[in-house]
Amino acid sequence: MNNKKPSVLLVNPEEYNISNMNSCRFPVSLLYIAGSLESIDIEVNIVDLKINTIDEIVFDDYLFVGITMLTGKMIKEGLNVLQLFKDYNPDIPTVIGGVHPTLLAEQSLKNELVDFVVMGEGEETIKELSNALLLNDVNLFQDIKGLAYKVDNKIHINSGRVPSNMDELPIHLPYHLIGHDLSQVKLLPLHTSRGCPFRCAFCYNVAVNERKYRTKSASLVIQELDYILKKYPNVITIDFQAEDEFFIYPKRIKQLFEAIEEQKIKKIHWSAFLRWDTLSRVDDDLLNLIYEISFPVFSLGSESGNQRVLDEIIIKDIKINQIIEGTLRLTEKKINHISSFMCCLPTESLDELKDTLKLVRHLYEESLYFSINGIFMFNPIPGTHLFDRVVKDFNFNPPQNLIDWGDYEMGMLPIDAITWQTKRHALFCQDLSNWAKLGKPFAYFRTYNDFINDPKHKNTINDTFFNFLKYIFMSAIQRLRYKTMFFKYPFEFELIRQIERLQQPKRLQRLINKFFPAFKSQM
Ligand code: B12
Ligand code: SF4
Repeated sequence: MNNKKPSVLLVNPEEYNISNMNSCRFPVSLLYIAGSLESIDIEVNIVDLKINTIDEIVFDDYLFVGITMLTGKMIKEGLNVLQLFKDYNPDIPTVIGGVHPTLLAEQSLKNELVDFVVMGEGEETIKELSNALLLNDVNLFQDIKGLAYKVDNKIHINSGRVPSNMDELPIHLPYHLIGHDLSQVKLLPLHTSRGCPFRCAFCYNVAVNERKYRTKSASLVIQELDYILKKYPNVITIDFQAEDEFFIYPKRIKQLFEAIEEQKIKKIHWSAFLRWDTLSRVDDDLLNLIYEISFPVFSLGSESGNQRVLDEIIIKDIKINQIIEGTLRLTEKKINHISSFMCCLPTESLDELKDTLKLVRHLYEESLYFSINGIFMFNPIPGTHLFDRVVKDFNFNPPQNLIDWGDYEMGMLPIDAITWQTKRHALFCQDLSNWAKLGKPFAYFRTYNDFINDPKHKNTINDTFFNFLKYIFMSAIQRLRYKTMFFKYPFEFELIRQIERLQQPKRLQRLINKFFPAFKSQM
């Protein structure tokens, strides 16, 4: 009798781009799936292509191979992995899940490498699918909610599954399955809510979560936090950004922080998403408490500095003055906050875009605690209101199959594909968003000082040196560009890219070690 446990392989096909594992984000989706599979005694192997290479994949006759996919490059890399497995043994079932296959299950199944799609939350669906595969009974597939599948090349799409009760999800995620040295890891994710009740026209939420917001109760979040900090004592940062909106119920957050204070849990750095209008429902006492007992960074979507764009195009349901008042309030409370903006939206005019730049400039002038993380090119995503609009009103021609979605580079569509704007506007936006990607406008020495004084960066003195040079150079150019509103010819990016290319093979590093021995690398 063969007593070997059944085993599966889960792959996160994000591109390898991590130079410092402490800033690396764990694939939360696969951790939940892994926890669920382990609870039914299935052995789980995870390959995270952010930190592993494709050569590290062990080929075996797994019960199935599962891949998580967002729209874009992850699909391409994911399909490469599935091809390798089909070449190794075409009988190993393949399962894909995540936002993209959820939205386009039928189209995804048309790809010959895909046998199953898990639509929406996967914890229960994957357990039922595993049992059906273990029993080798295809008749069981039809009763599995949230599953789409192929039998004899015929596609079946089952009905969806009721979203999980967050308090019933495991609170001890199997972080050890990801190939990090966990004794060294300083940042871990903690996932406390799913979904969002709002309706932004570019966001997946309306289609995938049907505007339903579910939360883990504060007491369970505290248990999970306590577990993480005791088990991994080096962790100093908790990432709440694997969820859409952390603050929707301020009462829950208040209970959480009161418990952190009461239990004297160590002062952590943390970041989370928050809406400007929700901020106005968060009272001063809570903000004061948060500031006193932790190091928060709030991430807020502003999207545009023009009210028509916010109301009519993005349907953001916020007011420009909420953004301005919010920044003033967070500044008074000394809370660092980062905001993201968008450009190249359908019907957006150049003047409306300039309102965005003026707002960014204004907020920087008003606050040392405000920064932006980008002015991102709008990119239509299936299942969203704006996607349907650009297809219907602007003849946008989206990819028609899974392979082509893998070439759909988010934020980097070729100009000819942008049918909802003039070429001139699209080119201007490309320059603008490239420019806004690197560095932070008005990044003064304060940012640099924060950076080197942060214990996380103490051991990477050479990186610090490069960042220092980068900040000085970029901030000078950025100040000038904002002042003159001239964003064309972004030569500074090419220059930074060239420097980073030199840095990559450690050539420049060697030079620095030679001429500036005081900065000698500790790595
Ligand atoms: C954290 C995050 C990131 C992180 C990590 C991404 C990652 N691989 O998880 C970073 C910063 C790298 C990132 C980058 C990007 N992101 Co992002 N990100 C998120 C965010 C906020 C949380 C993801 C998460 O951990 N969720 C929690 C887990 C539990 O949920 P889940 O991932 O959906 O997984 C469940 C199910 O989908 C399913 N499932 C998922 N995978 C699998 C696999 C198998 C085998 C099975 C069985 C089931 C299954 O089961 C899971 C458990 O129930 C989401 C929004 C959100 N709330 O999901 C946006 C989101 C996923 N990101 C999005 C986008 C657009 C991007 C970028 C393209 C942004 C950009 N312009 O660069 C990049 C692309 C990244 C890439 N490599 O291709 C979109 C995706 C839209 C789409 N159609 O794919 C989202 C939905 C945000 C939005 N509002 O639109 N992102
Ligand atoms: S507030 Fe954020 S998560 Fe909610 S719908 Fe808008 S973009 Fe999506």
